Amino acid sequence: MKEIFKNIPVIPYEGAQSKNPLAFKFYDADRIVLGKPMKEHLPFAMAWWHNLCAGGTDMFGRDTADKSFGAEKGTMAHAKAKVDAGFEFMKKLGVKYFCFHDVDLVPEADDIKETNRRLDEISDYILEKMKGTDIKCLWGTANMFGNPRFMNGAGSSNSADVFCFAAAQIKKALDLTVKLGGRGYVFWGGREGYETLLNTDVKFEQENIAKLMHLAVEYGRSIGFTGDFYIEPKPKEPMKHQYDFDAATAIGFLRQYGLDKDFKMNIEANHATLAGHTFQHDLRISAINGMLGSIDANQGDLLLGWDTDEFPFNVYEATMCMYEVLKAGGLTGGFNFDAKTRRPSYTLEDMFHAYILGMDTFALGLLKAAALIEDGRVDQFVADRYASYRTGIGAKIRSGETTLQELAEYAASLGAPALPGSGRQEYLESVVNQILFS
Ligand code: XLS
Ligand code: CA
Ligand code: CA
Repeated sequence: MKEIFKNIPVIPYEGAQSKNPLAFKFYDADRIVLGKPMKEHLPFAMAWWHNLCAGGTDMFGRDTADKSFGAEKGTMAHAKAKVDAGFEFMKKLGVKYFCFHDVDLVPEADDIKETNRRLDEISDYILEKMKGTDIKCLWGTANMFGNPRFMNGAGSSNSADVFCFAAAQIKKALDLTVKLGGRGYVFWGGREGYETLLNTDVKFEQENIAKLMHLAVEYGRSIGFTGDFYIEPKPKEPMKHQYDFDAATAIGFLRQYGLDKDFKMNIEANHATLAGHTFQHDLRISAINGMLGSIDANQGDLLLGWDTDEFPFNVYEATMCMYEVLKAGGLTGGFNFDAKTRRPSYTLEDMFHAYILGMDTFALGLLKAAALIEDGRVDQFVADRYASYRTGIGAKIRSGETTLQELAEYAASLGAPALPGSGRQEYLESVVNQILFS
């Protein structure tokens, strides 16, 4: 097999003092953290679309990066070259998972029968590549937002024919996910939303999305898919308003339509911030509802109002993310780098720098989150903060053994309650800084 990333070695771990740009400074796969090797805490995945397909095109200019990998674009030879490149890339980095959309894998044909034939061919090729490696599929999905037919959504489209095309793509993407042994299947409702309420029946559209999801679950289970389905919330972009606005909204939707047993959340950092939350907020909301499934590990630019899908370098954010993940007992999915190099970072080597950055950032986040938990001051503070509910009237409130009448009498007996205790935010923030920088 021809080497594609020439002059790039297998990336070693060299430690925090290393100045080698092609080495990990913090990601040490076998290092034990809280009883488990880093690689098990951090099942990293390569996003097929950004890494192997995206060339840096934006609204104002064409590709800067050459992702042809020596083959003519738009051909099956190119599709295979991307597989070769992807596997060489993952092996060199020690990335054990990948994620894909159907149309990342092959050029989409005009006729879905031909697209599906190409998908069969490429998935055979991928399976062959997987043999003898420990590389696996984290999740698959169908791109139901790129083709013009999905301009009004997929499940939420006004056209029943389009709904059927979405169903056909999901069916095939589920077949592929099962064939490749995927852990999960993602629904990112790219265009499941609206531009204006003047032309939109919101209730009808949401019911149809739920129907499509039920059909997907039914089919998936019938072909032996035992993994989780994931919703990936996002508030806007490309649609002005998307139905899966944030974790809380998506969880409510799943419960309303009886989908909550089969679905969990795939939380993308950059989407959480677009919804006006922190990344940690959407992770927490998912976790407390038993729905923290998987993570799209990237970051946005808070100065911009759209999805920039940058490689994560913010260690504070990664620490708070890993704190949530550790507290939740881990993920059923993994950490997919739904991230792309910046347009001016166009070389093949930049792809490696990007993953080294992302993996090191999360490794640091893991180490610091573990230290925060072992330190215990933050957790202890939170536990103590609610101490008034452990005895007396507070305990009765928690166990449901009281009435509004009794509480009113209790309040009257107090006259005025004592202030509820300082929130100590500044102290807690300084504890976090102390952990981060010592
Ligand atoms: C786009 C989404 C997309 C999903 C998969 O903003 O993040 O990449 O992860 O369709
Ligand atoms: Ca994104
Ligand atoms: Ca994503």
